[in-house]
Amino acid sequence: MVQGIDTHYRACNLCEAICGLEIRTHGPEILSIRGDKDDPISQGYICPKATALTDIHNDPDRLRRPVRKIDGEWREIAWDEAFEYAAKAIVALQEKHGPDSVAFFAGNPSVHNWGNMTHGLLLRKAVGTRSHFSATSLDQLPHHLAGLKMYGHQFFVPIPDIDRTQLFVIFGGNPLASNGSMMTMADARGKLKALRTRDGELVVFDPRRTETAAVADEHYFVKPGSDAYVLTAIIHELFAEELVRCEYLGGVLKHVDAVEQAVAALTPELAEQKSGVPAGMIRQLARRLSETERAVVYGRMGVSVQRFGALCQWAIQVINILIGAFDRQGGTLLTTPAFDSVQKGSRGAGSFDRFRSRVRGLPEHGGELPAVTLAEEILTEGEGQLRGMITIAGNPLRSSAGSDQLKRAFETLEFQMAIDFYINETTSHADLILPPTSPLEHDHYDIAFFKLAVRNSTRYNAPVFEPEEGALHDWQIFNELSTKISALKGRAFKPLPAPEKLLEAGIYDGEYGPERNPDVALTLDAIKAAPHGIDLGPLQEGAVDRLCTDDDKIDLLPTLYADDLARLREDDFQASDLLLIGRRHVRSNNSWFHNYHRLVKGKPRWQLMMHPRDLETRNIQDGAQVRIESRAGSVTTTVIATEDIMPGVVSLPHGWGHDEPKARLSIASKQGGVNCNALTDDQLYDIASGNAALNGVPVTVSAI
Ligand SMILES: Nc1nc2c(c(=O)[nH]1)N[C@H]1C(S)=C(S)[C@@H](COP(=O)(O)OP(=O)(O)OC[C@H]3O[C@@H](n4cnc5c(=O)[nH]c(N)nc54)[C@H](O)[C@@H]3O)O[C@H]1N2
Ligand SMILES: Nc1nc2c(c(=O)[nH]1)N[C@H]1C(S)=C(S)[C@@H](COP(=O)(O)OP(=O)(O)OC[C@H]3O[C@@H](n4cnc5c(=O)[nH]c(N)nc54)[C@H](O)[C@@H]3O)O[C@H]1N2
Ligand code: SF4
Ligand SMILES: [Mo]
Repeated sequence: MVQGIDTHYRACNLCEAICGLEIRTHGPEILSIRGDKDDPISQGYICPKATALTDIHNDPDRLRRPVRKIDGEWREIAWDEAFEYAAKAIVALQEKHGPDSVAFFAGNPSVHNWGNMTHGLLLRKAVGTRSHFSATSLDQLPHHLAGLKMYGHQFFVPIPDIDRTQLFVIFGGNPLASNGSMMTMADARGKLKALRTRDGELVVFDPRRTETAAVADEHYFVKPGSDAYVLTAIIHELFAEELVRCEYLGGVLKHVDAVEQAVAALTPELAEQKSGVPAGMIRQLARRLSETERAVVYGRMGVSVQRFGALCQWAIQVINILIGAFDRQGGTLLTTPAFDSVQKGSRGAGSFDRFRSRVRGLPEHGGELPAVTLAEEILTEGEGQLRGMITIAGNPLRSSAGSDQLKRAFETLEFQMAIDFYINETTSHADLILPPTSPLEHDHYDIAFFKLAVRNSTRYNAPVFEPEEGALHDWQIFNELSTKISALKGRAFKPLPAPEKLLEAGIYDGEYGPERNPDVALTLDAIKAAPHGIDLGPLQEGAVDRLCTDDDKIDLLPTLYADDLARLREDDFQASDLLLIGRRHVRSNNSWFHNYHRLVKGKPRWQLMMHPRDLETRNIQDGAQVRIESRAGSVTTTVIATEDIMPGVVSLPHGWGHDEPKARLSIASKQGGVNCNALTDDQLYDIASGNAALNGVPVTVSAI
């Protein structure tokens, strides 16, 4: 043991894999970040992004004090002054234009920083607006909708039992780049390798031969946006060939026959015509899914964030039920987290379509409106027009559909503020930015991801460093700002205690707590005494007993989906030219990982991927500068030829284009990529759910 060197165990909170880290420090210095071999779920695995925690912590661009824009320049101000200014501006706006004129946008890291989850609602309540937006409607909304409509709770999300399955079918997910999503599993490569070592099979449907497709037994190109035909054709075939194996669910299922009728016209032949996947192959896959003892279908971004996102996630649930995978080992299982587990009566069950957006009439979900309506809600005059914006851990001007229009909208706002530690493409338009502590300065618990993990476990981490003097955590910012706003409104307000206190109570009352499980009698103290975390074992069967529907049944065909199947049958969407899809890379993370030298160095990873044949017909050279145009906007970038992409499809990653003059991202701003969401379109979305369709965007590409 070297004098003065401390070893900390701490989860990486940068992505859904939540790997355990061993961090060695000497005073304020980080000496090393390695995988924690004793972590129950990641067992030593980490990806290259983990070391970026050092870079985030040390980044001179990261804000440590509130900044206010005065005469167009950023000035540091004191916290008191910042809260006073923010509260006055918010309340004044609401007095002038009504309570809903101020909107929130909560971005992705909100779910990776637990103080945002425990205290976020507080600020929403203090502000008292109905205008909420988040990255959910650019992402996993269809998963929540299926959970709510079929099982009665938006977090009733059955997880693929990846460690025990023998046939794993992935639609539109690339865990080798993303490290898994809506399926917390560190070391995707290792897990998929283990599947194949035990003679299991991996089948991937993706318009690109991705890193994951490259290690699969079979990969099928599927035309972007057409998966719903393939998935419903599988359902069709399961009925037609009497491959349905859900007798074990007995009387729990409702509307099984209705599903059979609803997919009667959705044949494998139609699916082939729409998607390019051979009908014979769809038939054969349906049979294999039914006949393989442990088989499971999983779908992610590629099928959630497209024109039929809701229908795709519904169909995946239906297939898993019909083939006998639901609530079975090697199929899909519900997690039993130590904190906030889903069961009947548990909070946050969710809602859908209780009210609609003012301009386009899009449905609310869980109290939020779809992100694709944000720009028009700001730009369209009339009662209820949005005049103020509070963004929290998000960068919608890079992550939301049709971001050029959204930028024009943001420029008309009377007041904009952010809770964020970077001046990025969105926050650079703000009047005020309140920066929370760095990830290593706060304690950590994965409220969201233990719920989505492929194995049950629990782990609490103390902060690695004391916060810098005067620094506040996100939850403290929520408390302080809510206090100030409530005072101005003359309302009583009681700040919430630290997240740790809420966790302590939740663990005690939870699934493994002394009351409900005297054998385990888990407490927060016991969790704290196990710095690597505690393994709570493989996922268990029993989801059927935890259904949250009023009648304790599973509705196999809620009206929403029955109606949407009609839309699918009648759909005649034609791409005039090329279809744009996204892409992720293991060294990048949404829009905020391009300011760390060690992650962006090496060859560029942001080019437009295009098939050589598509280049040839347009007389474009590999490596040339091209102009990409869509209805919503255009960008200019470099093209790279690859046979790994389906002809007719082009791919561009999101989160790049760090070219806002008022932003402060010294390394990111020197990188070459462009903003792919200038091309995506707020008018292209999944009508059933309101979720964005960021994949399958019609574009043209030309040489310049
Ligand atoms: N075209 C296209 N667009 C996409 C996608 C796609 O696949 N294709 N993916 C979509 C998806 S799935 C998502 S989730 C979104 C992500 O997009 P957003 O939700 O906008 O999230 P990020 O781009 O990650 O921006 C994160 C911001 O949070 C800040 N931040 C980080 N940690 C903290 C913290 O602890 N507290 C606070 N207060 N701030 C913090 C960072 O500084 C950064 O400014 O993008 C969506 N956009
Ligand atoms: N390294 C890294 N990891 C991340 C992130 C990151 O930005 N970088 N972001 C995190 C976030 S916020 C999320 S939500 C997850 C996402 O996790 P994943 O969904 O696993 O990630 P993607 O790489 O977006 O995978 C989507 C795949 O769908 C394919 N696709 C596009 N359109 C279609 C289609 O119409 N049909 C089909 N079948 N496939 C299609 C794309 O080619 C792509 O391979 O990743 C998380 N992890
Ligand atoms: S996969 Fe990488 S970024 Fe994600 S949690 Fe693990 S180490 Fe962190
Ligand atoms: Mo996401």
